[in-house]
Amino acid sequence: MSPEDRIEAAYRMAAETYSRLGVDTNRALERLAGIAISLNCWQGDDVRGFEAGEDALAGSGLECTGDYPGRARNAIELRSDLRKALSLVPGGHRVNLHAMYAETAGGREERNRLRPEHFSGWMDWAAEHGLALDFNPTFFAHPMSVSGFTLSSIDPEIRGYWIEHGRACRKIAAEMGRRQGRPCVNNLWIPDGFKDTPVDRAGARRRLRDSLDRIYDQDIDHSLLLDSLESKLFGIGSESCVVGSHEFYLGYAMARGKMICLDTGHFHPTERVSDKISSVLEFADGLLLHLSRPVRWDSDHVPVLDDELTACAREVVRCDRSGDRVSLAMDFFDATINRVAAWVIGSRSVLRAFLLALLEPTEQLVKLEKEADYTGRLALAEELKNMPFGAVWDHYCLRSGVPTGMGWMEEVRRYEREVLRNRT
Ligand code: RNT
Ligand code: ZN
Repeated sequence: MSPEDRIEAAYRMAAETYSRLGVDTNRALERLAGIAISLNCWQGDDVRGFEAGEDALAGSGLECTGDYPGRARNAIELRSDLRKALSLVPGGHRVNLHAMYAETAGGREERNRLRPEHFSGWMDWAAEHGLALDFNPTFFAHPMSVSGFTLSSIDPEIRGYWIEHGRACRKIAAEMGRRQGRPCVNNLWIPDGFKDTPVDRAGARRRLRDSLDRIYDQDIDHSLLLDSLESKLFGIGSESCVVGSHEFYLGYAMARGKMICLDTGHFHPTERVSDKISSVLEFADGLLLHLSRPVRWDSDHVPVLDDELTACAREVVRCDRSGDRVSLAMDFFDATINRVAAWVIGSRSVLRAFLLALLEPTEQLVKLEKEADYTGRLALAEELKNMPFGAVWDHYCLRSGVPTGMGWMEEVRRYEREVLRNRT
């Protein structure tokens, strides 16, 4: 039997096993094919961007450790690496850019003066490959953010500069949305916060609110642009108080009709983002997830198929029946492993989590729950862990024209030998 025949034979048996539970594997795969993940471009170059300056993350509270060879040093290399990763992941996906990845033809453009043309190289590339782009203003790694404060700064000049940056980025994101014919998600995260206990928390939050109102004062159609705001619990240098906290942005988003971004690393380690999805969707039109793996803290490791990732995927599938209210992005930066492999492992893990979710006999589980048969619910949930989902995944990869099993890793190793190792 050829490897392909073996995969197809295993799939037929798996489909039969699932159908006995009332689950249609073909239908699950059709829905899986509609799930797009936005690949974090910043994994490809350790969050450095193209503005030059070795100390890229200074003052951001973000840490990228490791010195694996082959970091992308410019847009051509970064796009080539992204293409390689995308070719090893089944389905059609997106690319998530930060403003610091502007192409300014060797010169430096101030961030408050960035325009859509600084991203035309990215937009042309995306159009050529049928990809959609998402965007993020960059409020860190800049002389105007070294104080650790941007939109909530006491200094009106600093605040003004970053307000202009926020406004400029909305225009860029809207142009991306126009060109790609589907909305660009523009996510705002700022590093602002206090190392030690502040007194005037309210003042900082009032300034942030006013700055945001100025950034968003122009209505832009939702078919072009979706604005989201990302909170966090603490950062390096903002241990005592983060101005843009979860409550702050949830309140702001509800009051102003914006989306929030839930980053799976941005909450207390015992808190679960999977539990928040149904609450937020009860009131918000949309939600952005930053899928990350927080190892003991906000460590930004590559997502793997663990319980929380699976729980997030299940909640999205259960709560977002139309499949268009939750946007998915990944957020990690790990320079100790091959950066292309990091994207592939992260994306394939997220997709496998969604496949597990789509193969769930949800109606049966809900019925047991409604009947208060918690014993039956627990028993079935455990039994599901024995189902042959790997056979369905292999079939999906085969049918999508991407390598099955560890086959993708051979491709990455070849790319490393032929391309990445030459970047010295
Ligand atoms: C930082 C946030 C933010 C960044 C990226 C680079 O804590 O998670 O999303 O990681 O924008
Ligand atoms: Zn994030």
